[in-house]
Amino acid sequence: MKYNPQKIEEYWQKIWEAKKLYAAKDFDKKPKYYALLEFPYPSGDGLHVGHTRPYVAMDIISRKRRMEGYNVLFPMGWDAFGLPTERYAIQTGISPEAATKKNTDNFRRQMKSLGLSFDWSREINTTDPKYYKWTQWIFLQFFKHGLAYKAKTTINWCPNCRIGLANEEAAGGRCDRCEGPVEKREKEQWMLKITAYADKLLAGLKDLDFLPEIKRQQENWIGKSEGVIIEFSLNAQIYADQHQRRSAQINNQRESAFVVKVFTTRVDTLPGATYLVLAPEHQLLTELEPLIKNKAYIKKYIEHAKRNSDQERITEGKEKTGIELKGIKAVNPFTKKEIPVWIADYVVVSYGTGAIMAVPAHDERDFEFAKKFKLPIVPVISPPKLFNGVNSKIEFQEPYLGDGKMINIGDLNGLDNLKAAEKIIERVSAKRTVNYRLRDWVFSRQRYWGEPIPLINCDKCGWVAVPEEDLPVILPTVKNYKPRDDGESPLASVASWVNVKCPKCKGPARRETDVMPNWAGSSWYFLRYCDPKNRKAFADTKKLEYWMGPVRRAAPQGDASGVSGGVDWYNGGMEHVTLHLLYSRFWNLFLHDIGVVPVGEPYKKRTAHGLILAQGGVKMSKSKGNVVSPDELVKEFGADALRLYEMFIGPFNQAAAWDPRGIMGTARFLEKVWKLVMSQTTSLHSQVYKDVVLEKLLHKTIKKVTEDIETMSFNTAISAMMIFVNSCAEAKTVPKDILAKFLLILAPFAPHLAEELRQRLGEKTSIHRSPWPVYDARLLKEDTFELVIQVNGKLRDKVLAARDISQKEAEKLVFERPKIKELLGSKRPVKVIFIPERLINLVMSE
Ligand code: ANZ
Ligand code: ZN
Repeated sequence: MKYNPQKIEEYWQKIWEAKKLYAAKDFDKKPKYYALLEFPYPSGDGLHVGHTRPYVAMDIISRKRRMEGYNVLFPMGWDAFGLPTERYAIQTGISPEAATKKNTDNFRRQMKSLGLSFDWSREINTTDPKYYKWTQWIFLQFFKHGLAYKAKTTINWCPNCRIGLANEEAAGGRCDRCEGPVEKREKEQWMLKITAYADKLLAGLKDLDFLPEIKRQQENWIGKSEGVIIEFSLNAQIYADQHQRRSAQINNQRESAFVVKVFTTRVDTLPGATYLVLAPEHQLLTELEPLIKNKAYIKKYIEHAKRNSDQERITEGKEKTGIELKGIKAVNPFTKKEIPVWIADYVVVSYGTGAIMAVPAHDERDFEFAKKFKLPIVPVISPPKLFNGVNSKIEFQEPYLGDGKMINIGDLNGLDNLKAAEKIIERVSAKRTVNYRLRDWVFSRQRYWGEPIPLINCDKCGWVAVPEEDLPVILPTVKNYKPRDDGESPLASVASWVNVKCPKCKGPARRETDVMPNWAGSSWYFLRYCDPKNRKAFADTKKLEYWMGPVRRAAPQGDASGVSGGVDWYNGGMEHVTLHLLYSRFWNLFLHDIGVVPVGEPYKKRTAHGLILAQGGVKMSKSKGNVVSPDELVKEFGADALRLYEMFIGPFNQAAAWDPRGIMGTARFLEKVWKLVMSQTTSLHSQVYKDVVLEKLLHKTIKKVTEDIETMSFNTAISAMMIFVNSCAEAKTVPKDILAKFLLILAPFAPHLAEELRQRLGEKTSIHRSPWPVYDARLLKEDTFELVIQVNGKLRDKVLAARDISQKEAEKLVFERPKIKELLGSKRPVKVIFIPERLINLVMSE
């Protein structure tokens, strides 16, 4: 009988679905296991083999967990709000709902064809009003707790997409959708106060089982730094006196009133601060303007700086630019020396105080700047090795960034810099402070295809929440999906929708016409899977406790993290570790704080997959025409062969280039498995015959596959299974129980084939509900070892020997070795030292 994967696969997929084999059961007695994948944006192009790689990986893990006796929640859904669908609607007039329906149908069909074991009864869609009702409800909780506020901010504005972008969507000054240049624009926006959670988001990371790289990226994004604020007073008198254009009155005022605050993490270097730098957008500049001598140049420079994004400006290695504020000096509060004041675009206005003290001797960027503009470089910390207590005149070829002894600063000379820092803080009355890179989250979009923000603006009452019983605020149907030319959402044109009564005073009021960003729905979707159909709450408390709460039994794979709640394993892309991962942690921490979810941290473990590249190692993209769809491959080779190749292509956490011939190899392997089992089912004596060699290899393979799945080393697990199958193929007969056990470990990888063959071996129960095999550690012990042969303690030879070899047998073996015969000639050792399982040493006379 021939292996016909398509027939087998269709057959089993139907049976599994009918039997609800993969349904997660609320409140089941078994320990729960929550395995999560980032739910996709259902694009019109369908899935390609890059998307499906992590799906297969988490499917393997989920299947193994079920076999290990867990009640597994492995859900799927659609993150369906977003720009591509809206653009499609603008171009074609087809409503976003209709396009979404078509796309999700296609995605679901593709996923089902791969035999992924999702619990489809829990499918969710962020654009479903029954879902976004709760996204709006959560937003209102933020609003009621003062964490959603409206503020005029300079936003990144993409003139091409006509959309305001969050900082993270405008990295490098380019729109991450159309790649066009981004401008700055003032706009009233709803903001979510994620900065209030900066410390919690940092502290929470500590105990989580996230890849180190993921933790590092989250930490950098939050960017906590502890430092001090130092005040420098400005002195503009000299210029004013010289030109006598200013009245004495102004001089007196200004002299004491102007103070520049700087934020520094290196207060110990203050004595070496030889100039100040203000960001070109620094507020003080307008006030200082009358005192600046080179106004025209300064204005030009400010214009120039505005054109570059913050990211571009602070990129290391970028050529430094800047200009001195002529006529203004500052006083270093430690040395009391007068120092120049500059503006330069390597200082950004949005960080710290928007001004720095420059210490070229100990900071790379300041050093580069000082060299270029010939500003003084005064070292004040010496590397401990160079410090001789007397000579403090050290020449610096490059800035010294390390710790050391203070120099060039009078009475503190010779002190460790960290100790000196304390004294300096006292002397100049610097204030300790903590700074974050993290900014509040711009939560408004002037678009159509998003969740309406459930707020109403009343002239009398201000911003009023839509009453909870009136949720969801349903997105109205519109004729035109395009943002208006004034930059407002197309919703602003739907008068019948916009004009409402104020929920408080019943007077005339207007709805907010901004919608939420496409990060909203994905910030809490993992909670909805716990209870996807609930109409009374975003999820039932008891169900949340069951799926997200502490596990009742410790996981056998040893959960040493000490974190007991949350999604047990979350896999996603590296591109989402700063935004989605941070946002959703923020939402969950907040919901925990207001008492509606049982754990603070939503994800216990987070891993990441490597990308699949097209043939030749380039990115898969529609425009390049190199996208590989799973559909044709499933048709030609079967889902199991594709699943196996997706896992065999290379280490899971690394990128891998698609090789069209690769799938033929895994298809051949499955064919081999088929033939092997089918031929054995017809030979009767295979049931009694015991093959020790194969049995040992089987247990070695079980061990390897068991462990490799846990570390996502799927490719090496598959290699081990291939070696095993080759050995079986060489043997004339293979005992049935050996084959049956092997099928168990193959099952998560090739679920259809394993199920079919198991039934053919006479089993009635589904392989996917059978216990995961345990390997016998005793069988893994090798029975031979490498006996080291020494003569007078020197290594002379090695030989493979039985583990239980006696000294007598070992001597016999050794004296027959040609090398040893030649060495000893007719002589015999005076003594023989034998260490079992290790070595034999022949001690000769002389
Ligand atoms: C003097 C100094 C001396 C500094 C030295 C560093 C080394 P993190 O750790 O990232 O917080 N800085 C402060 N505000 C800035 C701004 N708005 N734009 C650009 N740079 C700014 O970095 C803090 C350091 O970054 C601060 O400490 C300041 O330079 C600079 F040997 O002050 B330092
Ligand atoms: Zn009102």
